[in-house]
Amino acid sequence: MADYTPTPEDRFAFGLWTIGHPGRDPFGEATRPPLPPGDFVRGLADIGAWGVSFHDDDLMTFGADESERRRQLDDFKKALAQSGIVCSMATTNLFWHPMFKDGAFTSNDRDVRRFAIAKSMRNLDVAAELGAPIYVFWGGREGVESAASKTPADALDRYREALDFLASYVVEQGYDIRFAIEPKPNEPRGDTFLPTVGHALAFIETLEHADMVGLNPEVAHETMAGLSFYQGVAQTLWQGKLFHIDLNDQKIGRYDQDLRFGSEGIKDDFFVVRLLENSGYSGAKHFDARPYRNEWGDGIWDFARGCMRTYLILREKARQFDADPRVAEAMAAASVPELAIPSVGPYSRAAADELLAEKFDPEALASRGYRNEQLDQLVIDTILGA
Ligand code: GLT
Ligand code: MN
Ligand code: MN
Repeated sequence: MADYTPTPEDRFAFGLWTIGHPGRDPFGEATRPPLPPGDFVRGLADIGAWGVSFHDDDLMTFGADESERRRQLDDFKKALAQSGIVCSMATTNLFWHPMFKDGAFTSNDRDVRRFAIAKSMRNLDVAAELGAPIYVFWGGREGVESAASKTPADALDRYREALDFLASYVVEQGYDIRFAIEPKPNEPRGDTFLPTVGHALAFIETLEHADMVGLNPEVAHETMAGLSFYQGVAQTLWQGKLFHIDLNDQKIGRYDQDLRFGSEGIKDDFFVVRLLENSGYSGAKHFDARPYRNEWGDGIWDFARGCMRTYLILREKARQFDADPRVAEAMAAASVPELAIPSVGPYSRAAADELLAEKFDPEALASRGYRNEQLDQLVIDTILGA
């Protein structure tokens, strides 16, 4: 049996705002001291993680002058070099400062929009300097409470304008960076623009540099919307758009819980891990989660180790599932392999005539079962280790 010890080859990454989250919530103050970025990456190396991600403001104090920003950045670079942790993703904080209360790229105030784009450009420079290959756009406050307050088409035009501008900046600078949009249905806004994986995938197709923009789907966000994260990730992969992934966990229908990966929706998580492992996805497995607010000291590292451990257990379960001859048999009984066979092939007059001439027996087609109960029980048996 594997010992579930992560290694850098597993490409596990954590954001600076995750393990070190001080536990502040809308009802209470911080319950823990902040974890300085240097200590954070040293801790990551100790537990076998590979990468770190950051918001500009996690690393460099908002509003600090150039020399202070440079000092903070250089300290971080030193810690990265010493620990061997790579910078796997960067993003902009466009939600914390009060100026962003009406949105950033979609604020009704044009100066706020211009500031948000400039803030992103400055942090793209930092991302390039740190070698981050992915830049995430989570539209934190891009949304509304009152539907009357923004014309959705105008907001989407401004969102697209910002991403087109920033993508062109990356191209002009020659940075090796791709963008990943992170959908979320609500919170902190009542309704967020680009609320789900599906909305974001459709939006990307309208962008000037569509090929350099993909998705960063998050377990909690699709689950909040009552959607299957697994199905969303599967379609994202199918469209060649899985550039990054935020793994955590969530109970359906609640506020964004950002729970330890694998702590709630274990069955969907099993299929997500199996999908990632079988698809050849080679990006970061990024945990965007936080320890329970009542953790302290070593407890926050228990949380981080738990995220990776559960992933590795599920990876082992997925391999076991795929190697089980009973599963292959049950899949055959469910006609799973048959779905991979084209139904009619490409259109031709001959194929159309052949199809129209075919005799079908509706009674016979209806008189079968798909044996999904036995197949799904094997999923449960595997997960539970029966
Ligand atoms: C914030 C949010 C996350 C995003 C981060 C990137 S910040 O914590 O809840 O889902 O991934 O901006
Ligand atoms: Mn979240
Ligand atoms: Mn996230």
